[in-house]
Amino acid sequence: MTRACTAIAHPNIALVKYWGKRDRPLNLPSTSSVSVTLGGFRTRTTVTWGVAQDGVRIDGRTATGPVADRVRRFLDRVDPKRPPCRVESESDFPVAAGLASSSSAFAALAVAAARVAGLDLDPGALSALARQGSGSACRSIHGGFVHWQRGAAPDGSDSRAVPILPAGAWDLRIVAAVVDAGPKAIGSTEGMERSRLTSPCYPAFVRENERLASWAARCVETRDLLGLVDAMERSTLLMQATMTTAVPPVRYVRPDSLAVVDAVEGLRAQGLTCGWTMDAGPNVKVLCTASEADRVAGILGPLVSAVHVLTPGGPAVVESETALSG
Ligand code: 2P0
Repeated sequence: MTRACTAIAHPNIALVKYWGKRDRPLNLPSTSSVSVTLGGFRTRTTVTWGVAQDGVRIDGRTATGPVADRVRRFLDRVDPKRPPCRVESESDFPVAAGLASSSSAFAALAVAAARVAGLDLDPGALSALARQGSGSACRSIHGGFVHWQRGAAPDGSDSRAVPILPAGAWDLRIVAAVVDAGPKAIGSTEGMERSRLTSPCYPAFVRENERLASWAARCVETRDLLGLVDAMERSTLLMQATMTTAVPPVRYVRPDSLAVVDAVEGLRAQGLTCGWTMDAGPNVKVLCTASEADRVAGILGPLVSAVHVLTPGGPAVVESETALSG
């Protein structure tokens, strides 16, 4: 029987970072992390189960090489005895630009593939599955504010994300300041591995970041935005310390990124409750209250190529499913 399922997932932004793995094949993280799922951007993925041969299309182009291999390996994890499958995925935001495209891509793929494979997985099990495609994808299974708990089991069964607050429960905004929407020179998987293996700062990052993840989760529960942005900036700076001291260094930050950071710190000095973060790319994301978002975007707009004001978004969902033939 040929079956198809389409799922939608949103990317997430790390507030406290995932940076480095204790197990590479299973994508088990060195530390816990905390994120917010974004509402404005999305990936829509259709998996057709039981076709003549495997095929992967991403944003209208046939994927080959390592990108297609990664998708096929993920489908093999969903069902080692699977039939050939077609995967078609489209994202409505710049991929590979530090806007966490792999998080929405593998979350949508996990939801669609599990459904057509006939697996009845609860969100926790879907999160552990999505993690095996891309670590950050385990957080995009849930909407709103999310805590990826690193877990301790060697098989990774307890390394999954749990929701802290749903999207509508805290009316914050994420202002994404796009310094460069092009692909990055060093992929995040390579950047984090190099940082882990070569930076003398990496053990300090692991120690502090685990504490920051617990603290940030508590700040979300109590809606303490000042505490949350403090944890977010500390985690970002600790992650960047491991990048800049890696051998050879992993450098994503650009002069325009720092101009945005200066502007955000200037706004905070004027009394706004906002804070900045960056990921594996030059773009800066600013967390702020809903009432301050337009002012933040207005100040940052002239400094960068684009500004997006985003709300917290919902969980990954099945959009449609069809039995094509039997
Ligand atoms: C994060 N990043 O917590 C961190 C912060 C980038 C910087 O998760 O190797 O694409 O597929 O597990 O999930 C990017 O890493 O890496 C990431 P893999 P992923 O959002």
